[in-house]
Amino acid sequence: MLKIESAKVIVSCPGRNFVTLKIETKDGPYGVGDATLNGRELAVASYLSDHIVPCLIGRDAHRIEDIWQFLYRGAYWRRGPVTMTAIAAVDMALWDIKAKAAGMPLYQLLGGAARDGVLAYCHANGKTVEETVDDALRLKEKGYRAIRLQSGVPGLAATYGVAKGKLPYEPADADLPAENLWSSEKYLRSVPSLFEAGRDKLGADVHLLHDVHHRLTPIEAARLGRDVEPYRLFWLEDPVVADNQESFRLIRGHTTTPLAVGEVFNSIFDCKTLIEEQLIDYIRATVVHAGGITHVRRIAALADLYNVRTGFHGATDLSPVTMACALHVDLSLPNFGIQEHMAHCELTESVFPHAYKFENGYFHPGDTPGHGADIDEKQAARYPYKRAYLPVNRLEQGGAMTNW
Ligand code: EZ4
Ligand code: CO
Repeated sequence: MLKIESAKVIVSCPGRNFVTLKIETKDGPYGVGDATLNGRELAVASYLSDHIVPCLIGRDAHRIEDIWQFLYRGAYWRRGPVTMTAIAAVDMALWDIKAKAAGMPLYQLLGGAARDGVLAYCHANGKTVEETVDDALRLKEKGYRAIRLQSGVPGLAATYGVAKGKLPYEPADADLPAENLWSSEKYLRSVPSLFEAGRDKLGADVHLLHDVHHRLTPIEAARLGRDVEPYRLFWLEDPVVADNQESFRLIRGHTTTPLAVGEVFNSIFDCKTLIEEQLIDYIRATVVHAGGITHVRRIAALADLYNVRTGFHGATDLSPVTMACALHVDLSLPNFGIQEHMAHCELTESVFPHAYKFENGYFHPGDTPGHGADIDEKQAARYPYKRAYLPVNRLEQGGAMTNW
């Protein structure tokens, strides 16, 4: 018995907002979990401190599965991003405690390493095709073997996923949501030339990826998938919103470009049809938004039955605690595909010290007992929460909201 003595929720903004859960045990180690839900941070903080923490005190931290089921089934109200992010934070902290208590890095408790390192992709972006390809060449020099290419769209003032200045893009960039204009026609015209130039300059051996950010309709996505076939993408991500999992049947019927989806999923039920009908190649649901290590492993096990590999979300709004947990899971999974990596700023890195390291295109979670990531609470306290939102898109013609 490793009794949970206290649990606290830490909300801070070291470079961007993060919500972190720290669980302390009586005479045992503490554990840390990430609870960040970009743009809706305080809802998860309240769910944890008002509704979960009181239920945790006195429980045995070793009973990870039982606590997961207690929080999931016991709430009566299942699923949803707020609930599943809160449960994920508890789950990460408990796995951290168990691995520390065992004196082992987390991946050893998950079955041990199934590979030597974790293949990761990074983001290259620029206002023009030329700028994006130059950025990608720079990242290739740094050792990345897989690179996502996102470029500004001629005729559109702003494009999500493309930085405004010299710094990397920040997903939540305004105190109230910025409203951008979108044109699928302009976008669809611009992407093939980006990949033509990218393949030409970067060579055949670099994996190239692209994120549509849910902005197309199924038939538009089918056309894009076809148009980029000659450039052999590793994947086309989030071509459409997957509220209707069946919409992927249409895309799948038209293109051999591999498909990835799921960074907004929070449950195995969000991807059941997509996986069972083999409508996708990579599932992106990750530790922090899909119920923690416990639930994500279940999704990965289902995916493995249908030749679907993992490609966990790894943007900057997922804290280094999530990155650490994701890397332990990645290292241990039989059907791991690739891990997204978007570098955190120096301030974030210093508030969240971590054991994971990057070398020659691959990450390793490190061999520190636990998941290897922590929070410097004193430093975190110096950076109070600042409201920040993702932008929204409206169609250029007519001003209706796009799917995202
Ligand atoms: O839009 O993490 O693949 N990465 C992405 C990210 C997401 C943000 C949302 O909070 O699509 O940029
Ligand atoms: Co994405």
